[in-house]
Amino acid sequence: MARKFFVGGNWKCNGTTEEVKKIVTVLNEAEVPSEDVVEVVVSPPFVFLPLVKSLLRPDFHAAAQNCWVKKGGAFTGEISAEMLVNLGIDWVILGHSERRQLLNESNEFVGDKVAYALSLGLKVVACIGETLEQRESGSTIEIVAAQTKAIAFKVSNWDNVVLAYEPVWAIGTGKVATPAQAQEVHYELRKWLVSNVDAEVASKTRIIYGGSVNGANCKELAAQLDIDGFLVGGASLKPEFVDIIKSAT
Ligand code: G2H
Repeated sequence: MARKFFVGGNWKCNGTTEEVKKIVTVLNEAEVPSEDVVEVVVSPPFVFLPLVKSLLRPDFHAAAQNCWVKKGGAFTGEISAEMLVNLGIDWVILGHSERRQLLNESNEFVGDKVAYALSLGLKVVACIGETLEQRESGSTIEIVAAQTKAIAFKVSNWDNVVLAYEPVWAIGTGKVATPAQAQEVHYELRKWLVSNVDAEVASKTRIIYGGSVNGANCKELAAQLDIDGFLVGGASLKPEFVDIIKSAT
């Protein structure tokens, strides 16, 4: 079953109004494969979401980088899924390792967030990945399976879920996973979905790779059988993001 290539740009905590406008201009002027071939979703910081949504070409979409775990209310500093829906934002990134590590988001908390966002009709990029220590101790698959299980436990419909495998040791380090390393984990994740969810979900769900993806390494990664796209951080702030989008073909 053909899975549409997905390229996400995670701008993280970067940018000024002027810089954001410049990035959007580059994207709007880019000649890239059609929406039928590649789904492009960019994720600016919350404060720039309305601006980006208003300026961005209609075939690209905007995502939030996080949202609160349940209905909004007295949660100072949080942004609710309801607010994203109200703004017309389609996508949200959840469980990014920077939040898991720096803000202690547990597997269960991420699972709850994914379920709540989906229940409001948002589409979710759910992030998983092992640390260097976990990889070196040989527990990569066990770790990513546990992270996926916490999501699978709460989610019954996977149509609006993209799973992003992002090895923590490759994030923002310039140390990208080799195509073989990434493919191995993606293959095991798909196998896990076959055994623990079902074969249809496993064949339809996009599993994308993140961690130091750039214009130079994207082609070889994209050629791997189980890599269905990318979540790009640093390079999504630069014109080379367009080359990464083009790696869909
Ligand atoms: C991983 C990735 C984007 P970078 O966090 O989610 O960032 O491409 O900078 O490693």
